[in-house]
Amino acid sequence: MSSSNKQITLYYSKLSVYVQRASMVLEEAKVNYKKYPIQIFAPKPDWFLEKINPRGLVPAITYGGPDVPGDQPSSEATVIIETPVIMEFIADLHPEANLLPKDPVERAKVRLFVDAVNTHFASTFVGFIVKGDSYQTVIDGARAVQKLLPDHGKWAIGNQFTIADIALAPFISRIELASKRGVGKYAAGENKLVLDALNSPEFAKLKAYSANLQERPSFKATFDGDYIIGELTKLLA
Ligand SMILES: N[C@@H](CCC(=O)N[C@@H](CS)C(=O)NCC(=O)O)C(=O)O
Repeated sequence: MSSSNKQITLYYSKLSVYVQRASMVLEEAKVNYKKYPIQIFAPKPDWFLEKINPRGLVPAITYGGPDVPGDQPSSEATVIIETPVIMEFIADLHPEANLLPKDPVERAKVRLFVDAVNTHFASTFVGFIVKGDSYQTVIDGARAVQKLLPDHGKWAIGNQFTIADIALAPFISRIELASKRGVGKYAAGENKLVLDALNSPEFAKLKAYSANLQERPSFKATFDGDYIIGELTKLLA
């Protein structure tokens, strides 16, 4: 079996913002894979903590080994966790998908963008929507990300769609969605402040970029807005 057609199992939750990164990269690379659901905001089964991810987080993937049921992972498979690693792994397995440039400078730009999203923006989704942090955290994060966008080109590092774009898409789309639908623990009216800011001339570049991300077929195939809003509403009740 060649390295690109070994079994892959994705441990996922449809609600998880990080899982959408893994799902998008698998979709972009046209990978055949199996899925196994793990409930988030709930205790994880012992087998998951012992054999898949001691951190108790999704997504995780197993790669290779025999084709076994998801709750009986094989010790012959390699377990890969953490979305920056998962995204690069799938991009490396499928170079034909062009999700990670070959040029070292361009690769560094992709990694710096992913790092900036993780450092300045990713936590603002749970912070603002789930915990009720100030809307200012979202604006600060948006400012940090927008600063890295190039002057020319549709995507994070220019004309090539890469895993840098995948890194941001699930977060900005959920913040926009939950703010538009009025779902979240934020103080009354702060969703409107976020939307007003993102619609203001200061964020024109980020807004256009976010619209491009949400038009991407791999985004559409992995994003169920009504489901997310329904689950978030139950979770935050
Ligand atoms: N740094 C991790 C973060 C993954 C993460 O935080 N996943 C959340 C879901 S979005 C999770 O599994 N939380 C466990 C839980 O809520 O039970 C990554 O990049 O993969």
